[in-house]
Amino acid sequence: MFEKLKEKLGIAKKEEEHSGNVDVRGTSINVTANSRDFEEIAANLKISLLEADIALPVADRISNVLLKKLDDKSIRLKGDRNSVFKEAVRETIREVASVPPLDVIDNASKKSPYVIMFVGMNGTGKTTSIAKLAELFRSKGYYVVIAASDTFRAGAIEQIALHGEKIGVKVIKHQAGGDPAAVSFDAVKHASKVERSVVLIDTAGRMQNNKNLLEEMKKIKRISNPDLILLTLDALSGTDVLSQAKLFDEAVGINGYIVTKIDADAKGGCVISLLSETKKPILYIGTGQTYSDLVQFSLDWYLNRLLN
Ligand SMILES: Nc1nc2c(ncn2[C@@H]2O[C@H](COP(=O)(O)OP(=O)(O)O)[C@@H](O)[C@H]2O)c(=O)[nH]1
Ligand SMILES: [Mg+2]
Repeated sequence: MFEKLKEKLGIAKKEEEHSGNVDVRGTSINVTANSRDFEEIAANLKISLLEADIALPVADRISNVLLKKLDDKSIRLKGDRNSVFKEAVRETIREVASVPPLDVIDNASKKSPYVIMFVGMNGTGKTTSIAKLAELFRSKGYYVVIAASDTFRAGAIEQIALHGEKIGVKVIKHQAGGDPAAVSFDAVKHASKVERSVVLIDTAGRMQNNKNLLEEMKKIKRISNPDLILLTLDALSGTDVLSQAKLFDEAVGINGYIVTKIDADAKGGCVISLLSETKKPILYIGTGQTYSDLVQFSLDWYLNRLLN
């Protein structure tokens, strides 16, 4: 994971490359000469970021912040170029991509039923992520109810019902073609009878330009009154995640994201773009197709993957 981005950032290089002309120790260094070097580093970084699927304004922001940081740092450069650069990149990304975290497990312990609605384009991993979270909540002692509100395809109802059986959680379903909002209503009603319960609402994949389907999603929201609306985004869609985030946020209001398929050769850059551009939290990262392939997101986790 992230090997491509690492490689692009030039931080996976061999030791001997670290002692180039920026290998300055102590305080007596030529700042001007280094500044030029830093400009080149920042420009290369920007290209690398773009190649790693980071959106242009974000790549600009990062390379500018990095350049300033390297300049500020130039008088106290110690050690090898690689670690100074790595630390500067780490600080830069922290500055540009920090968003207050949202702990869904903790939030769910404060309200019952705790209702989470999942939205996202077809194939981005809504149903799979719901199954993973259902397993996580179940393992923490919650009573989990899944609403099979993707009634658009019969296969979708079967898919989620099968997950429910495997995990051992309740799935509320109606017939294919039924009213998705009614399914969510029934699920919330069912969960209301049980203490410490969580409702996970699956929805149909929305075509970006399909107004009716967006209206339907608004209706599910109105009827089920979710505590949280999460958007699943496929890391493989690169910078397109930003337009998806915008579309869904305008339609129903998004509280945070689950970024899936980071394992599937994704470049990982969309994570930084999302955080930096939307300032909404990423709650989880999907790292595979089994129930345990879900990592609670933190910027430190990401940076460790990226820079170590
Ligand atoms: N490799 C990988 N595949 C995933 C991940 N999340 C979902 N998938 C796969 O992506 C495909 C679409 O997922 P699905 O949950 O049905 O998407 P939905 O249409 O949004 O409900 C399925 O084949 C999943 O197994 C992930 O984190 N990693
Ligand atoms: Mg689905």
